[in-house]
Amino acid sequence: MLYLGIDSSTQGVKCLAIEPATGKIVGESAVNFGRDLPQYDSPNGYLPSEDPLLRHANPLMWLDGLELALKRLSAEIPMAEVEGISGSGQQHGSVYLIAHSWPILPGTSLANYMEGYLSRDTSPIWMDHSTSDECHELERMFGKQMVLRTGSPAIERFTGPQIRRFQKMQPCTYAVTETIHLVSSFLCSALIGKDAPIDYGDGAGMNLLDLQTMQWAPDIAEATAPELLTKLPAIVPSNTIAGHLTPYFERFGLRPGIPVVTWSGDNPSSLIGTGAFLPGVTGISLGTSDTIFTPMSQFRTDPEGCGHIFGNPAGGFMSLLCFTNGSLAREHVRDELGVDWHYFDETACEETVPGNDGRLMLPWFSAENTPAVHQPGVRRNYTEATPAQEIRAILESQALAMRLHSSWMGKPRVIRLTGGASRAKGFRQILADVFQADVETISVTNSAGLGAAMRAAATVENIPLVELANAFCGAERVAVPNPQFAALYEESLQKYQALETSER
Ligand code: XUL
Repeated sequence: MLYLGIDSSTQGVKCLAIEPATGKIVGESAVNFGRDLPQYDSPNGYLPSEDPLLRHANPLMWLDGLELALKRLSAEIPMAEVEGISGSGQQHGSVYLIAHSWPILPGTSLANYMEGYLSRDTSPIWMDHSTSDECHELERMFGKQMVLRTGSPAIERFTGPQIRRFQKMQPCTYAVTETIHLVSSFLCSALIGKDAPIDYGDGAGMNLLDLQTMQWAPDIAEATAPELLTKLPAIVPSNTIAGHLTPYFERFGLRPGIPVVTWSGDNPSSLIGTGAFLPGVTGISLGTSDTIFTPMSQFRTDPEGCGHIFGNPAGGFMSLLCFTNGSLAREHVRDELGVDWHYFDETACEETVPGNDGRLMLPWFSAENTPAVHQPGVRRNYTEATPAQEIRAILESQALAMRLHSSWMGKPRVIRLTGGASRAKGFRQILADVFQADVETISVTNSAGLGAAMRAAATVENIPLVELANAFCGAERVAVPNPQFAALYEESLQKYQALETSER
């Protein structure tokens, strides 16, 4: 019996299949939007835009990515043995549909079919920062209530402010929009052939879900945009079967009728896939965005206003901070220096000293979420640096930013790293020293996909998540903190904070 997890992230779609009986990951596949679907003109997963605040993607690309990832997986595993599916999506992005049905019977492709049902050709994604006016308007209307009820103040990339902007700019198109999906519920709908619900994990990234009642907040929805409540899918706990797989997916060898568990956001799903839903573990995902997250026993919001509270798919809540300038910023520095990844990930750190002789860099190549910075621009506190020092400057600054802004979550005892850059030895050690915490990794870097597969198995086969975590999230300690650098990084933290505040 196999369970499939699908992660639709900013830059691609990845599938991962698990076999709970043996504790094995039996197959993986990946699609990169830029490389594999060049017809969508989205090298990094979003459409080029002259306005740095605007970040949209073509939702049809996500459907094509889903199909190609399943096709690739079908060459790896016996798809007919899959007993259940779930998935995760990049958070906050939204898809706008007119009155529609979903393809049930074999047709040309999901993208061809759905093209006629989009009321809005493109989808704003989590990197979009164009909604500051709408955020101010919502904050004026709800003040502190917004964060106390939805777990976050009104935030540019969150779906509510995005919908409000769309309604203001294109009221007629908004009016004919029948359903507004998240990336996660959109793709889940394609699998089950009807509109899928949204789970508490991803729903909390909309500024529309009341975390006290776990229902859409009717007053906030109505104030966000007229009739919005009627356009939102149902909201459900993450362990809800959304529906059953349609015959369309027989072409990939999957059995129609198998249960599909409600998808979640990539971060809530990573919380499960890293095993960081267990107390005492803090997750850090080093992907397109860098995120830091931890389960929460008590509902507590970030006094600084950058952090968020989402539903934890294992029950209760999770806290999260998101840094926009993650892997694309690291890639930018690496490209500018013309070095290879081995140099960037290992050699540069060996050639330099902890603390980097005070060199720090704010890597804000795009508008940043944490802290909220809408004017992109890289800022340095030095004029001269070797390539290795330049690399240490970005890595130490990213680690310090995570530590500085996550202090409200409590001090991590153990950090579980995931995402592509979790393989980087130098960065692992920097994180261990900056946080003065052990750093661990799990065997896969696709923890969002793993978390989705685990959620599918837990819901369909009733296997406790803890049991699945013991089988699949076995962690290896990859860096231990050097206490000798504790004081040095306390000092760096002060310098980093001064740089952040002085330059804004
Ligand atoms: C979280 C966030 C990002 C996206 C990336 O709030 O915006 O981490 O989920 O996929």
